[in-house]
Amino acid sequence: MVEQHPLIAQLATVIRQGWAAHLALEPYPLPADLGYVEGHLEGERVHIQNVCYQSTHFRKLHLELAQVGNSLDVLHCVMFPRPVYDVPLFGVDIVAGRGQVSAAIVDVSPTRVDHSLPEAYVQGLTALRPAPFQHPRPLPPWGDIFSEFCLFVRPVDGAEEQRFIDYVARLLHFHCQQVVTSAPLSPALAQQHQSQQSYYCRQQQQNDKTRRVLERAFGNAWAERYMSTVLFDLPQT
Ligand code: 18B
Repeated sequence: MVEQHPLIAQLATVIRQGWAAHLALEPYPLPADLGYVEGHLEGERVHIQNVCYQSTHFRKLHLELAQVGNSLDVLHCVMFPRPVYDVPLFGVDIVAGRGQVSAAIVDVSPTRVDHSLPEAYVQGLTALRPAPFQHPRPLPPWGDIFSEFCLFVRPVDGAEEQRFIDYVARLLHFHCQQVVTSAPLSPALAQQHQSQQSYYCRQQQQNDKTRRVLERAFGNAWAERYMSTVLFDLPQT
């Protein structure tokens, strides 16, 4: 395996350490053939490596590292809470092409039907909000799932890259602290949170940039199965 972009390797470590520090991790069963996969994209080897857990508060804690030869390096992470908790979906994606990070996005996305975040998050995120980045990027049309605090940038230099990682680390820490003190909702409310999580997954499945990379390496049917069973499977009723 070629070396990962250093920022991606660094963030993967931050996430794994954050999870281990805050949560009692249990294994999460992925479809047996999809934990580690290899394909080919225009003669370049594609590797995908998945790390997946669950815990008392999280249905699924997913960290994925994908590499397309020397040209594309991706970190993908989503923490899906069990719908019985009133907490948002933590998600982060870093895409690096030929050494340069083109997309760095992180959000805690609402799971409430009215698209609000719990008050503690509004306060916490306002306090944590990083200094502005020089090159913010516009959200795609399916990005209505993200919160007003969503950070989506192309970092312009090493200092901005580091600022992004530091922010994700602090956000992850804050999020884990919030979640573990959260009390279960009534079944009726849990049902609402579950349908919001399903909406999040259906919107993410519309990310054609992700889909195209997977389709070119593994074919259309495989990409569809992967996006709907590994990346963004819907929470079970
Ligand atoms: N994603 N991303 O996760 N995606 O999975 N990603 C891209 O510079 C992969 C998430 C998000 O502008 C790009 O434009 C692959 C999560 C957004 O239209 C590529 C995998 C979030 C965009 C990939 C993967 C998320 C985006 C184009 C599986 C947010 C911009 C890079 C490992 C929480 C979309 C570029 C747009 C872009 C690829 C967001 C190549 C293969 C969890 C908003």
